[in-house]
Amino acid sequence: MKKNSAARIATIGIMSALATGLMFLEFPIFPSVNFLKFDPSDILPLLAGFIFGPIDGILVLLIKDILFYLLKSGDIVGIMMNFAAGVSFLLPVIYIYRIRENRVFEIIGYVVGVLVVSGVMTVLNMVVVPFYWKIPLKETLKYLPYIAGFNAIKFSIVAVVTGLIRKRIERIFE
Ligand code: RBF
Repeated sequence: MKKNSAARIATIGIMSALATGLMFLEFPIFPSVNFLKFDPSDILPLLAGFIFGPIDGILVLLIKDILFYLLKSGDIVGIMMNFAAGVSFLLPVIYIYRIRENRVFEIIGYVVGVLVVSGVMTVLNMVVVPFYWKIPLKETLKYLPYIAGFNAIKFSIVAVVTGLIRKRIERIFE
């Protein structure tokens, strides 16, 4: 599809709206860190990244997060953390896939993406959680395995679902 076609812009709009809707399905995975909520909305930015490129993927992520912030959450820290997680997963996946556009590099991308997002978000939470919950760093450290586990589970699910549907979705745009 052409880079600036009306169809591309319309698709980004539709994907952002769908992602916003999917984010409403959010629910916690671990009760001890119930501020971390799973939702499947990151599938859409990832699809946009595969089809149009990383900038468009990030655009879908950004629009989704702004809309969800305005429509439901109202929590700027939570939305920024959601965005940070989405970006640190999306970029490795798309750039690794672009080295060789085949199934093997797609899967390597997913694996690296899950590792990167789990590492980045664990470090970021170590900085943010003490301020957000007003707890000492020492107490925050207890939660780190759950935070790493949450991100690993969330983005593994996103990767598996995207891996299963990507080809079928991309065919629509050929
Ligand atoms: N979302 C993630 O996908 N990974 C995270 O590591 C993560 N850390 C968060 C830390 C804090 C303190 C908050 C408030 C939210 C965090 N979120 C994270 C976002 C959260 O799961 C949810 O998507 C948003 O709060 C919107 O409801």
